[in-house]
Amino acid sequence: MEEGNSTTMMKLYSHPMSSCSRRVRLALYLKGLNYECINITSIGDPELLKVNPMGYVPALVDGTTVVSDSYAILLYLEEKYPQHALLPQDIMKKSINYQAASIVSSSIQPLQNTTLVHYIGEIVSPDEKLPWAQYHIRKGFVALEKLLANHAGKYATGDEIYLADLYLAPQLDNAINRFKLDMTEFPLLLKLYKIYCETPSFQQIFAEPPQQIDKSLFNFTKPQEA
Ligand SMILES: N[C@@H](CCC(=O)N[C@@H](CS)C(=O)NCC(=O)O)C(=O)O
Repeated sequence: MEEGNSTTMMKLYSHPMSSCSRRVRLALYLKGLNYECINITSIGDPELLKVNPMGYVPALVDGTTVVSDSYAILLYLEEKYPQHALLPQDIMKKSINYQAASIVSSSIQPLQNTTLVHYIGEIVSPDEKLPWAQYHIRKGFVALEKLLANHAGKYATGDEIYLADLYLAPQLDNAINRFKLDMTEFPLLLKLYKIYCETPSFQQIFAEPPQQIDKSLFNFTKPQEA
C-alpha cells in the first residue's frame, strides 16, 4: 500500500453507512492508498466541522490539503494518484461515467440524504419519508437503467471498475437495503449490484460496520419512530 504523503498518512472523515464516504473508500482501496479512517460519532461532529463547514462526510486531509465533497475528493485523488484510473480513456465511455456519477450525486443522493428525509418526516409526515426517498431513487434508476443498457459489461461501463461503479454500488445498497426499493424494473442495475457484492473491493464497503459504530446516524427512521 502506498502512503498519501511521505510524512503523514491521509485521514478520511467518514461513516461506514455513508454512500458518499463509500465512493471515496472504494477509490482509496482501488488506488492502493493507506489512510486513517475517522468515523464521525455525531451529525455536526465538531472535528468534522473543522474540515468541512457543511458538516457532511466525507472529508479528506492529505498533508496540508483539505478536500471535502466526494466529487472533489475523487478528482483530487485521480490527479494526484493516477494508479488504477477511475476514468476510461475512451471519451464516449468517459462521458457515460460522468453522467452516471452526476445522476447519483445530484439527482438521487441529495434527495434521500438523512437530514432531508428526516425533514420531510417532520414537515409532512413520518409516513411520507419512505415513499419520498423511493420516488426519487426510482426516478434516477429509470434513467440509469436506460443509460447503461448499451455500455455495461461485467461492470457499469465495461469490464473494468470505473467512476460510475463507485457511485452506483453505494446507491444501490441504500436503495435495496435501506429504502427497500422494488428492483423488478431494474434488471441491469440489480445484476450489477450482485456482481458488486461478489467483488472484494466492494465487499469491504458493504461489510457490516463494527459494533461500536452508531448506525442510527444514517438510519432514515429516527430511533423514537422505529
Ligand atoms: N455532495 C456531498 C454530499 C455529502 C453528504 O450528503 N453526505 C452525507 C452522507 S452520504 C451526510 O454527511 N449526511 C449527514 C446529514 O445528512 O446530515 C458529497 O458528495 O460528499
